[in-house]
Order: sequence, then C-alpha cells, then structure tokens
Amino acid sequence: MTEFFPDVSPIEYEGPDSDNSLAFRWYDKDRIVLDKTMEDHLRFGVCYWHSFAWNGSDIFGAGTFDRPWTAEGGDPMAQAAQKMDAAFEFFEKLGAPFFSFHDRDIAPEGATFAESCANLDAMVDQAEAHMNRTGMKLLWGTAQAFFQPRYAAGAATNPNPEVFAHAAAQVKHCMDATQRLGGANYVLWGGREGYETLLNTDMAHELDQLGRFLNMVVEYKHQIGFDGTILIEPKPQEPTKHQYDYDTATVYGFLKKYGLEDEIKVNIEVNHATLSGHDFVHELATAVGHGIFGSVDANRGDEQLGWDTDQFPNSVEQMSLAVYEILRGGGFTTGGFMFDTKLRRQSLARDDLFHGHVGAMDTMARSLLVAADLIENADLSGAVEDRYAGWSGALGQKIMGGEVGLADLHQDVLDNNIDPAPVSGRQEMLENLVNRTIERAR
Ligand code: XLS
Ligand code: NI
Ligand code: NI
Repeated sequence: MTEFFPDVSPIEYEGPDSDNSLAFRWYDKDRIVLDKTMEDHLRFGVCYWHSFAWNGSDIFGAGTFDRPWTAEGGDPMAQAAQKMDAAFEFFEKLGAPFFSFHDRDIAPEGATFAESCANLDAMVDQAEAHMNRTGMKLLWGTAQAFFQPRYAAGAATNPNPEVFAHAAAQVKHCMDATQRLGGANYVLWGGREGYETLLNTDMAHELDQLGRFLNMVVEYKHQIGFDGTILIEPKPQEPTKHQYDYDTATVYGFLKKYGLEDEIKVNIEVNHATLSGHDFVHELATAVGHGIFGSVDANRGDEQLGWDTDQFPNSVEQMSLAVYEILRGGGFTTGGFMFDTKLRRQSLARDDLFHGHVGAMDTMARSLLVAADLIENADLSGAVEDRYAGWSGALGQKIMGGEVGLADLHQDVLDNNIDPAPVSGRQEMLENLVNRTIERAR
C-alpha cells in the first residue's frame, strides 16, 4: 500500500522542551493524571468528514486540498477505499484512539437506497479490517441526513412523511453499521431539523415528529442491543435559521417532553455553544447538572465570525475550565473529545492535517493537567462550598426540605429580624488562582 503521508512518521511524545512541531509536548498518553491515563481521560477522536471527505471548497471557491479521492469522474467505491486507506494511515500515525464518521463520508450514495446500503456495507467491511489491523476504535457513527435535496426541508421534521421514512431507513442502517464496528455512541445532529420561516411551518407538529423519530431510534437501539449512548448534538442555527436542538437546556426540555431524558445525552460542540449565546463551559455545566452529559466535539470559533468555523482548539485558557467542568462531572464514560475541526482552506500541504491535530491534542492535554490541578487545589472547590454553606444549616434545610412557605418565612424574618449582609464573590481572586494554576502546569 503506498503511503499518503510518506513524509510523516508516527507522532511521538517528546515533552515540553521539544522544538519538533510534529511531536507531542503535552500529550503523553500513558501519563497518569488523577488515577487514569491521559489517553483514557481524553479519548481523542478524529472526524472523517472535514479531514478526508472535504476538499477545501467553500461557497465562494473550489477545493484547494490535495485529496485525490474527491476528483470528479472517478469510480466512487475505488475512491472511498483510497480515502479510507489514507484516513487509517493518518489515524495510526497521529495516535488518537478513535474516529467518527457519517455514513456518506465512508461510502458514496448510490442511485437507489438499496445501492447506498450495499455501498455502506462494503465499506464497513473495509473499516472493520482496518480497525482490526490498527486497533482504532469508533467513537460514534452518524447519518448524513441533511446534504441531499430530499432533506432540504428537514429529515425527521419534514412536512412529508415519506422523507421521514427515508431518514428513518437511513438511520436504521447507519445504526447497524455503528453497532457492527463497536461504536461507543451514535450521534444525531439535526442538520436541517428546524425552519426557515414560520409562514410555512407547523412547529408543534414538527417537534412531535422529531419526538417520535427519536423514540424510534431508542426503541431500535434496545431491539438490536446496541450498548453505546445515543447523543443529540445541539446547535442553534446554521444551516437553518432556527434549529430545534438549539442548546443543551432546550434539548433537555425536549427530552423530558418526549420521555427520553434517561435514554439520550448530548454531544456538545464548543463553537455551537458560543453560537447559541452561551459559552462552552455553560453548556457543559448545564448537561452535567441535568445528567445528560455525553461527549464533546472539540473545536473553536472565531470572535469576528458568526458561524461554525470549526477551527482546531488552541487555547489552554479556554479549555482548562471546560476540562475542569467535565472532571467535576465524573469525566467521560462513552464520550470523548472528537475533533470536529477543519483546516483553513489555505492549509493545503498534506502534513497540515497533522499540525492541526497535534496542536489540538496538546492543548487538551495541557488543559487536563490544569484541570486536575484545580480539582486537587482545595481553594477553588472550597470557595464554592463556603459560599453555599448556609444551605446545610437549619434555615437552608427547612427551605429546601419544603417545611416552610412564604408565610412562615415572613414570620421568621419579622420575629428574628433577619438582615443578611452581602459577602464578596471573590471573582477576581478566583480568576487569578486559575491563571496561576495555568502558569505552573507541567
Ligand atoms: C455541524 C456538526 C456536524 C456534526 C455531525 O455543525 O458539528 O459536523 O458533528 O453531523
Ligand atoms: Ni459537530
Ligand atoms: Ni458544527
């Protein structure tokens, strides 16, 4: 097999003093941090779509990348095989343990649905062989139910039940593929599950459709004994003006309404969080608080651009508090940090794909060191505990235990002349503490 990245050898850990730009400075996979290896904490995954299925085209211009398997006029199945060879060579050399795909990333759509299924089955056979050979694991599979014109008005939320049926058939087949490859999760990102205008949209009906669709997914998961986690990936808009899975809180309300809150968790993408008007840490905390934290699409946006730029994460400052939130929530179980990231269009040398991932993995690894230090550093968690200490006292317990109501408290405040004095929130002091922790991370 000819190599696609002949100039890159497997990426090694060389430590923080290394000047080798294709070596890890922080990601030392076997290093133990808080009782677990870095590899097991971070569970890195590479995405197939931006890294291998995309040729660098955007709405203003043609592809810029050297991805021979995307050339027009080639034999689609031969191209899919060539793409898969290059992808697994990349995965293996990079040393991330997981990857993720859409059905249509790994296998071309056929002329009929039956042909599409056969194409996918054939490529799943090849993926299985590559996985056995390399030890790579599947973090999640997902169905691409947003690209084809048939899905322009949505998949599960389409006004036409035949489109719903088509999406259901596609998801069923993709769940089978994910199960065959031992996927740890199955993701649903509602690419066109939303609306462009309410003038032509019955929103309540579409939400009921989506509720029914996701119940079918969960029923099927149990029917086939898939033991991975079903994940919804929230995003507020893009491609539609309004997407139903707007943010984690919205998804939680939706799951409650359709009886799915114990069955489905969320896959939180960093820049989707920003686009929804929150930040990434807020989305993580919301998910952890509701018990639906599943996995992360690790990337970053651009402060000037209001869309999903999918850049590689590169800020330890930003990511440390996110990893801290995840660790406080118990860490990943089936999820991981999946790089839903793409190169800039001008990054067209083959090894740029390595540079993007190496930097991102180092950013996350160093953030893990900071987060672990913050966890072990009693000052930060102690500040929160102290702030809420009153709630373990008699008054706090009576209130939260439901023993008192407004009239009781009215009487209590009068009788005891309760007149609390405000106390400092200490925000700047705590922020400085975080910065000091970042400075000393080794
Ligand atoms: C798009 C989403 C997409 C999902 C997978 O914005 O991030 O890439 O992760 O369908
Ligand atoms: Ni994503
Ligand atoms: Ni995205």
